[in-house]
Amino acid sequence: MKLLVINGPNLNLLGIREPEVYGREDYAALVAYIERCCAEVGAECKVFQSNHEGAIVDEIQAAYGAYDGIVINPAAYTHTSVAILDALKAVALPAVEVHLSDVSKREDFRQISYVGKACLKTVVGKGFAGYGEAIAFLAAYLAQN
Ligand code: CA2
Repeated sequence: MKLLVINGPNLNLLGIREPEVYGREDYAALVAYIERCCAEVGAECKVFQSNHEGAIVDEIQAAYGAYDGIVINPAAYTHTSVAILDALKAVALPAVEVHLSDVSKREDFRQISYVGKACLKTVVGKGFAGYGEAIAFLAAYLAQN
């Protein structure tokens, strides 16, 4: 089983500001956590981060035929990107959306998720553990489908 984990803009800066929203740990710690979670379910994984919408679209397209599932935290593109939504729909891989913070309790502009419309499940407000939940969900889903 091969999983692609995608992180969107500014997540590479984790740990430097807004620890009350995003936690104190940095991006390297998040990548290490994701790799541990994938190893626990016997999955190979690639963790990809980009600040560029088109690069994320390219990575999703390249996943077609190469990965079994996608975990995605599109960050700010969650709330704006029809292009990422369309890419996920085009490749039709099982996908789970993750947010570190509980976006449902934040600003109005964070209440819409375009990307979530192409995802089987959305996990919010659980910090790093949300990625673990998404990876475990996809592993169980892929074992049955
Ligand atoms: O809660 C999440 O995981 C978000 O996807 C994080 C995004 C935000 O735009 C989404 O609405 C919710 C922001 C990611 C990066 O934010 C940083 C802000 C300050 C310092 C470091 C990272």
